[in-house]
Amino acid sequence: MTPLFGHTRTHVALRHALIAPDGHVPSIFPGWEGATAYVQLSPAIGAELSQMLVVYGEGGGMALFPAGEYEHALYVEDGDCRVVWDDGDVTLADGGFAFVPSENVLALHGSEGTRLTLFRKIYEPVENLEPPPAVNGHISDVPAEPFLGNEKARLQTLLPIDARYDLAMNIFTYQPGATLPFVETHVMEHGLLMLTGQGVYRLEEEYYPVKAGDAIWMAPYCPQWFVAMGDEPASYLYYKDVHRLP
Ligand code: UGY
Ligand code: MN
Repeated sequence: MTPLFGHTRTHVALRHALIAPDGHVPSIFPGWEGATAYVQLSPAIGAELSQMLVVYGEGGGMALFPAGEYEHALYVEDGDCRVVWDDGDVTLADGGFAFVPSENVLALHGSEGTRLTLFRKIYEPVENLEPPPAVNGHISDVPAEPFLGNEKARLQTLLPIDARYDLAMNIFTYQPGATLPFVETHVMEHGLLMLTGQGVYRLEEEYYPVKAGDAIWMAPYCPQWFVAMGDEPASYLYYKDVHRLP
């Protein structure tokens, strides 16, 4: 639906942001062909992570990330993507996800119409701890565990719970009416993409109506809460920094 003339649901605050798709402006980066990025979050907004939607045009294309200190985690929303890095290669269908460690050239080959979300951050090494290996999978193989005993709010933890990984990528699915059980306030940062449904997100002291396609940034210590509303379950994909001492 066209937003009201001169209005948007997008709101950028100092320690949180809601980025609605109506404001998206494309970027194309060096070496990219037939793929467009919509960078929703980056250090320019105050975040430690970057989050981008990558969309593939007619005939498909390739998104390229040079080797360096950045690690990447991605989730394929629609279409398919062949993920190629220095010593690995995997093809993901929709619902597929992958983590590729830093120091790898990463090429994401998508067919026409593919949409994926990519999280990118600087890897934080720890003395005497091996860097995390690449991993991939499909959400249909990841159990959806009741969150703190609530069957109507289920959490899928996509990446291994292993201290070598300094990020988590999870999917939270709520039945209509289900909520985060309390207003969370924590040291970890989140980047988030609404995948399905709708609801209301509390970010600091504000309450925002949100729906599929919206991206959200929560800085560390941003008080946060969610209630799913409407006729269908609401789900979101989110990033969280984990396993490192403050
Ligand atoms: O993992 C989390 O911190 C999660 N419960 N946060 C959130 O959904 N906003
Ligand atoms: Mn949280």
